[in-house]
Amino acid sequence: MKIGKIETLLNAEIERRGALFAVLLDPDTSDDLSLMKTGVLAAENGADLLLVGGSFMGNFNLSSQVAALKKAVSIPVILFPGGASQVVPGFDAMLFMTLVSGRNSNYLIDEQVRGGVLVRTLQMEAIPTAYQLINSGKSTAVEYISATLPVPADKPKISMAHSVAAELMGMRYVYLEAGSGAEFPVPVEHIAYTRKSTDLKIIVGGGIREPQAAAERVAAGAQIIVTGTIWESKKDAALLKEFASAIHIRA
Ligand code: 1GP
Repeated sequence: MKIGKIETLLNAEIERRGALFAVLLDPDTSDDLSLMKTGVLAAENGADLLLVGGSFMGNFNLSSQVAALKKAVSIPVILFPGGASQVVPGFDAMLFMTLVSGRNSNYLIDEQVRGGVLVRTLQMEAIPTAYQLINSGKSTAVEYISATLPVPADKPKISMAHSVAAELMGMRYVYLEAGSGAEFPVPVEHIAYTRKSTDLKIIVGGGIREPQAAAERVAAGAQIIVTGTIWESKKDAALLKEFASAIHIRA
């Protein structure tokens, strides 16, 4: 599948800045106003892209939230879906994900079959992404909802093997996920092993609360750092800027 406009832009920006700063907006945990406020603040203070999505999303306002966000910010607004029912019009692109670390056929192929034709009909750009859940200390929403086992935190070769398989299957991005609000972020060894063994673009998220933790993951090879939960309680422009400068290794 041809690389689309947004993926081309992300790749060029990764090349230029070393790594990018993504802020995740979860419509399950934020009301319309808070979601918009966080999105605008993030875009004004160094975020390079916004991801929108959550594990279950009982929210039928999603389309209008995205339309409002798109009017308010000029950075890409990308769908990060928990399932096929979250495919709605208006996004710049989506992460078309497969939960490769799990063995639940629902998230390996069923949701993709349910959503794929709609993605094509909407002419939405899809970025083929391998999603891997890495153990982060305590059970997370994504682990519970997806009914899959995370990769053990001390077994980076297992996540590397999944990344290699995903690359051979034609995926271009990998998302190493500790889970929203994770106790510990993805260990750097997991990132370093995938970096050494593949050319996949590496997204890392879950439990990253300090700029230092973001910088360490960029040093290990992460190219997009995702933060979400902290911005639900902190509308903090200075902290956003600190994250951005920790992540952008080139000006
Ligand atoms: C969750 O990786 C994202 O899918 C972000 O995690 O909410 O813990 O920042 P946090």
